[in-house]
Amino acid sequence: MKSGTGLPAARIVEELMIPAILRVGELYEQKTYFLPQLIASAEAMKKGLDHLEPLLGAAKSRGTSKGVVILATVQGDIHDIGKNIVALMLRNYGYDVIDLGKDVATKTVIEHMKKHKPAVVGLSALMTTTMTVMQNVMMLARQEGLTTPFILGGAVVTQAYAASLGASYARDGVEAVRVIETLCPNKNMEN
Ligand code: B12
Repeated sequence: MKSGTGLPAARIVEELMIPAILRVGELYEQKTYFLPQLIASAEAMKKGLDHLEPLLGAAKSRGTSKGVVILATVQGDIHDIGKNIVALMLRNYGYDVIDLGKDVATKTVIEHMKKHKPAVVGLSALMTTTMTVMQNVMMLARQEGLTTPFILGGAVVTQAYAASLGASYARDGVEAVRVIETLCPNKNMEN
């Protein structure tokens, strides 16, 4: 759906907003930007995404759910811009997303898995220090007898890392939709 600027909302996110926040990250690494600029940029991203959400989420109201997906940024990690984009994309493609938010305690993820019985659980981590928490979540889920497939993502996560834990991986929201489609074989994509 168009945003009123002439560009479809999804293109504004993919082609303008994501490159902009990644550029902020580069400037932060180069010590040209500091934490206040990082925070201001993140707030601008949030406002922009909130504004575009009704346009990106248009498909949700059209049909029935293709399956429940739980999303969470792992414990100790407050980065949620990327995870929120993945949630928007999945909703846009008709999935029922339960977004547990950021810095989510491992046991909270497990509790929600038991309660909602999702088709897939997606975990996000943006830091090398929090990436390992993904393994804790998966181990606890398996100990509790939960066989739900996991999909992992976030800038530090790689296909190889996800595979080493027995999880799927997607590098962005578009790929997440494609991979989750294969993890929910009984649900047909309509878009
Ligand atoms: C914005 C930002 C912040 C914001 C976050 C605001 C928010 N609400 O998210 C603020 C200012 C709060 C912040 C704080 C910090 N940050 Co910061 N931050 C960034 C920055 C610049 C951009 C991240 C981002 O939003 N990228 C854009 C999104 C769209 O990309 P993405 O998250 O990768 O998501 C995409 C994919 O990865 C994928 N994806 C993401 N999640 C998922 C989940 C699933 C299931 C799937 C399938 C796919 C998927 O799809 C997304 C869409 O395309 C990065 C730099 C960078 N290059 O990443 C640093 C960065 C991640 N931060 C960093 C650090 C160190 C911190 C702080 C510790 C700084 C500090 N000294 O306090 C704190 C962290 C505190 C904490 N406990 O978490 C480091 C991490 C270093 C590392 N390798 O461990 C980075 C890399 C910057 C740097 N070079 O030093 N940060």
